[in-house]
Amino acid sequence: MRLTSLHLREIRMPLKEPFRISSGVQTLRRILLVAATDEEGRVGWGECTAGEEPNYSSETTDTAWLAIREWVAPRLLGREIAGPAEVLPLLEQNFRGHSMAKAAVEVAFWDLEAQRLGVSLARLIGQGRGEIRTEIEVGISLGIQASPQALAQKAAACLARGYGKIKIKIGPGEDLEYVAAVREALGPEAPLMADANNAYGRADFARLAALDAFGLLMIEQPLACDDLLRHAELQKRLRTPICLDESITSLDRAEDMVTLDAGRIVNIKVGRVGGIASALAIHDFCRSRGVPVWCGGMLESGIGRAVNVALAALPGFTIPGDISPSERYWQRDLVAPEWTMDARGRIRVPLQAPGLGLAVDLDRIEDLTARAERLAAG
Ligand code: OSB
Ligand code: MG
Repeated sequence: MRLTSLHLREIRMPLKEPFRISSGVQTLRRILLVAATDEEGRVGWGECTAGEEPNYSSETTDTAWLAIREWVAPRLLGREIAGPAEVLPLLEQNFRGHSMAKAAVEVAFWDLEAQRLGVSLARLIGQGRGEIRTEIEVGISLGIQASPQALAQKAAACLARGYGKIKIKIGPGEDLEYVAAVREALGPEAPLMADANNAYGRADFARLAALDAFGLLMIEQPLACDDLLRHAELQKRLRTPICLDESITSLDRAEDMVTLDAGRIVNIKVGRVGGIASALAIHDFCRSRGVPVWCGGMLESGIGRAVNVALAALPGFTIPGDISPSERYWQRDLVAPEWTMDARGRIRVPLQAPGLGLAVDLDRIEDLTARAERLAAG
């Protein structure tokens, strides 16, 4: 396959409500979308999962735009590429970091390949990996709220709505009381977990160990993203499994996690690991080692969500992902049909239509576009 152009767009989508985590708050999403055209005229889509600020990782919408224009596009445009699995190796040559920028374009290659073969993305990535799910169980990730009571109320409503996992965000000073209130409201058996987004350090080990009392499914990323050693120390002191998110930037880091016992569950995000090929490698490794994985979210539009749904259909994804329906985030999404969840907390995996399995609403995208740039071969 050969790309003739990459069309970058920044779209602005206000979230229905602000999403606050320990490291920052998001209210208006500035999403970088990539439309890649191949020499047969097909268009493949990719969504960059970088945020507006460098608080989750060092990347942002603006750094990703720069990286794609300056370093990703020149390596790929006009070049004959055997398949989507060849993309990341090309992008890794003398080009460090910028995983979300790389992934946004890599994903578009997978969409193009699926269209070319006339198969859904879920079937394409599921090939050789056993039975794929026709529907996925999903969970919700709830931002930090004004009070433990407000959060508990929201969490209970989500459980009643059918969500198969409730994740709450925590941070120093907004932790034990919040977890206690939600556990009380949901009952002892409800699937509940907490995500700290790097907020704690070694001085907090006793406080984190106190979370063991609440029967959480896991504690996500309690410590710094580059600190596997202290995660291993902490895991020794916890009954609750640690799940790593920010730390897992590649297959190597997933292997390190297992070697060091720095965590026992992996949150896989396509953007953070540099694309679908890398996500698949992590999935396969974890599956071979009996390590459960689940699909994380980055407040994606319907386009990025399609990739998450396809990924979560793979057999190793045994825990509900952070994949809510469109209406949870947006007044109106930019895909048709929008993503919907049934009363049992399931989202159907599109398996018939080729590629992402939905129509991208170009008029809607046009309305939301704040800037655009076309990069062409030659
Ligand atoms: O840590 O998983 C996270 C959103 C933005 C940045 C980091 C995270 C999240 C979420 C949102 O938890 C999950 C979703 O997309 O619904
Ligand atoms: Mg997380």
